[in-house]
Amino acid sequence: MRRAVCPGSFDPVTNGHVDVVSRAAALYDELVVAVLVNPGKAGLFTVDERIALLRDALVDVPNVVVDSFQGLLVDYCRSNDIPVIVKGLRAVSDFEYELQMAQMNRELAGVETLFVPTAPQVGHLSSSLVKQIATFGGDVSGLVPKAVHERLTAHREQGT
Ligand code: COD
Repeated sequence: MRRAVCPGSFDPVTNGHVDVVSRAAALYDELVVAVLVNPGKAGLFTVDERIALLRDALVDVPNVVVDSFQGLLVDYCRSNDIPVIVKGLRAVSDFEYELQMAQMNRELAGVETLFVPTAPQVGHLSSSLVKQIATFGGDVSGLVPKAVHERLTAHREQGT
């Protein structure tokens, strides 16, 4: 079975993530979307919320499994027998950072990285920009899945 992992913070999932995951899922028998937990960085959403929002956003992609992990990505790949990491690329700045990680992950564990170029309609999206816009009451309804929009609105109304 051909498997790959698409890792990220997903705090929260955006339409850009959904695009990359859906396109990558078409290339593999199973695509694991892994929420990587950074213990030193509190996100807006808990890991459980991020997982629930991802599952909701990707409900129509049948061969996607959502999971979470704390530690090195290559250790997750090794223990789950996953030989390929999938990353989305938006700009040259993404490429410089991602190239370094791809080379390091290959050196550490022989895991290859596949880059999926962003679709032009979502190339400007990032979770951090979406959160910033939503915090100040901007309209992000066209940038994120419906459930994420609802949760961002709830956060703003609660002042969190
Ligand atoms: N269009 C296309 N792709 C997109 C878009 C978009 N609009 N938005 C995001 N993406 C891509 C990103 O480029 C990335 O590939 C993926 O979607 C997830 O994005 P984020 O922002 O949710 O997640 P990141 O970039 O913060 O995730 C970084 C990791 C958690 C994957 C990384 O830090 C990691 O591997 N950490 C584990 C520890 C580790 O192994 N460290 C050593 C690395 S060598």
